[in-house]
Amino acid sequence: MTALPAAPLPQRRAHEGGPLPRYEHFVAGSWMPPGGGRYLESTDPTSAQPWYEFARGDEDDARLAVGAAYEAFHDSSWRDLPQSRRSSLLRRLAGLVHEHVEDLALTETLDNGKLLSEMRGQLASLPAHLHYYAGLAEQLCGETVPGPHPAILNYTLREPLGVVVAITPWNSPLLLTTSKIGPALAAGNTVVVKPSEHTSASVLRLAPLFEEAGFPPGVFNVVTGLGREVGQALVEDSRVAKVSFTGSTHTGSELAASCGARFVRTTLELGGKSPHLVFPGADLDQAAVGIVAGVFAAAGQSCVAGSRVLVPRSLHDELAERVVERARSIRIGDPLEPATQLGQLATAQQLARVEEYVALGVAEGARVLTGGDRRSIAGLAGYFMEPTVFVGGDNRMRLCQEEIFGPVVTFISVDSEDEAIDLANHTRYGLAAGVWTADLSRAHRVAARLDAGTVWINTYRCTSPMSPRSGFKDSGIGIEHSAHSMAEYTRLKSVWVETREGFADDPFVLRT
Ligand code: TXE
Repeated sequence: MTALPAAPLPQRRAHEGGPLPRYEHFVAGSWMPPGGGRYLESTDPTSAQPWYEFARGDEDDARLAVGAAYEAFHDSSWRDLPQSRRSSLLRRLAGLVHEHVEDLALTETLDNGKLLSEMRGQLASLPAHLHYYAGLAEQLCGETVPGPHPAILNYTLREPLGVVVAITPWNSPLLLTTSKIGPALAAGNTVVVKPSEHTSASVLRLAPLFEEAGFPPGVFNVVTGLGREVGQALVEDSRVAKVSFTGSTHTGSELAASCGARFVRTTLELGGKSPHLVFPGADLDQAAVGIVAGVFAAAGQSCVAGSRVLVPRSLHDELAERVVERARSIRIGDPLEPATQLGQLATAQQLARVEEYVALGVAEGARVLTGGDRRSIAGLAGYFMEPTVFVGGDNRMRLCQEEIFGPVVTFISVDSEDEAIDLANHTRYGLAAGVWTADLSRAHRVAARLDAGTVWINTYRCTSPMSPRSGFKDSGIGIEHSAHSMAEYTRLKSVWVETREGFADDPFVLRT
């Protein structure tokens, strides 16, 4: 292991004229080169050039990282730390993250191509998330429970689980990492993070801040590499107590099967095909802005992308026109430029996938009103996709059933509230939904009938660490954010005490 210099500063096209900056694993408070000596390159999607290389972890690296986390979990420097101290460590970390927002945001933009303004906003919110979990660390407690007799004391203990593996995707790397490690650490677990192979840099730049904040070595570890290699090895390590994953439904289901066979707990935040339900009398301008925010912000690379618009037949054309007008005025370009509204997709595969879905939609009979093509921008070699609006969709089309994860929205006509709700619920997913209406009763009636973990009414894409996020159906298992998330990272023990000295009951009868 080497001593601990900071991970290299992000720099666009750092490759020109020299070797790429190199990132190692972060294990037990130190940088750890991969045992196999192999590295992968990460590509800046705007230039389509590699800009750093990072460790390609293997089974041995995973074993070392889990070992470090396992030892740290059982070490008294962490195990016996009062909850108030855990809380202050998280608060100190929040302060350090605040100081580094700018370079963390730049790192994420260079890695995933999302707008610098978007990543800045996300990262500026991280300290609030960490302070929130620090507060939960202070409040975590068991309860006393009335027993079958006043002399019997029954109380519960909320205990940490042990080593938590957090596997994260590329679309919002640190925000999604924080949703996992915040409650995990607040509850007293130790963690190993495996970031996406497309965005490994920001969490490595974050890692030394844990040491600076005063977390004992081994409480927070990062290993990088491919999902099928180091990711899978982490999940399969018998010392791991919990796997918390955000990513595709396909991978989530494989992980859940592997964890389920060994009774390892999971929290899964997976894909979506979220609907907007627009009703007569809704403010159509407000709805159009919400639809644009839902699917064109972040170039649609968001789990809650609102990719289906269920709209009364009589309003279909008018609303589609308003969305098209806004879509055509979106400024596509370099995500580092403040004026840009739509950056590129994160990877060449993602662009190819979105293009395939557009072709599929056309073949299935939907009609492109605007967009549909990749876009070239002079001087940039990125993966730009035009904001794309389909009309004449049928909810049974694959276009309307499968997650595209790009700037593509499809309008579907409906003839009644019941039909809108039926179609909204008719997908394998259940992550989020938007309801656009001026009718108060209808708003709440519809919200109650939607199969979605989050329902937004006359707004879209609002989030807070205080509000639960969960996916229904194939969109996931478990809860992130909010006080409820603490249950995901703790186990509940019931302790019974007989306070009567020398008391002995009938040994052959259950004491109820
Ligand atoms: O996801 P994966 P990818 C969806 C979106 C996107 C598609 C593919 O539709 O187009 O998924 O993206 C790790 N054992 N979402 O390929 O494969 C992997 O290294 C252990 C929606 O990025 O699910 C990465 O760190 N780990 C989503 C993470 O899992 C494994 C966000 C996610 O990768 C593994 C991202 C394995 N066998 C993609 N295989 C959302 N809900 O926001 C992969 N990984």
